[in-house]
Amino acid sequence: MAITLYGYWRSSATYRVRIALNLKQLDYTYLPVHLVKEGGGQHKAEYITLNPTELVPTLVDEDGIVLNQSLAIIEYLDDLYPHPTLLLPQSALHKARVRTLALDIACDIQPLANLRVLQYLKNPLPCSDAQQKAWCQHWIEAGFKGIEQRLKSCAGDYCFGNMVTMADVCLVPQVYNALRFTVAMDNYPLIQQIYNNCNRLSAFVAAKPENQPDAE
Ligand SMILES: N[C@@H](CCC(=O)N[C@@H](CS)C(=O)NCC(=O)O)C(=O)O
Repeated sequence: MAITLYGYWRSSATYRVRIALNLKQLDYTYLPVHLVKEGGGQHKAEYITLNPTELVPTLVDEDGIVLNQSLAIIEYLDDLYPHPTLLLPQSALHKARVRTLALDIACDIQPLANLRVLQYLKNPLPCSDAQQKAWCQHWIEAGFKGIEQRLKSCAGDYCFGNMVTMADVCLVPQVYNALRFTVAMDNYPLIQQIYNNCNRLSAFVAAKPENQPDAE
């Protein structure tokens, strides 16, 4: 049985898992779940059996084990497939440093601009398109300000020295999302440099939203 990834081309959490699978050089079958069409495939009964929180991604591994939450999936893959590259360093301290950056993004930025949050801002709340966009920009910028500062003490070519880690796997999709909301990236030169460096690696290029079969 092959690994299966349920996701959506523009979902940043799915994008993280695609990058991780590519870095691990693992083959997988990609099954798109359209988040908007027909009320959203994530809310359909057959998908809820895979993920009761009605979010993508879901990964089904070679043994049929179903996993949710992108960071849990990535750490599971890292434990199971340590070669050709580890996405978390081995020392407890370094691991904590990488997780800190990953969680800065996955807990404190991305959820605030998730589709269901943006939908709620407009209905039942009465936000306009402009207010919704300002909301996204505000929280992305607040998060990037702190991350830019953090990176000064740990970045090399990538977030954690010259090792590609789970922090980069989270950063690149978040920058992609920031660009969608026209965040001025010039204010974050380290983040921008790391984004460019990562996007020179084939694993990151293949994982880009525009390179997915369900890209619109
Ligand atoms: N913490 C979750 C976040 C998952 C998540 O927010 N998924 C988004 C796409 S990036 C989603 O499915 N949104 C659908 C919705 O909001 O209805 C993870 O890392 O897997």
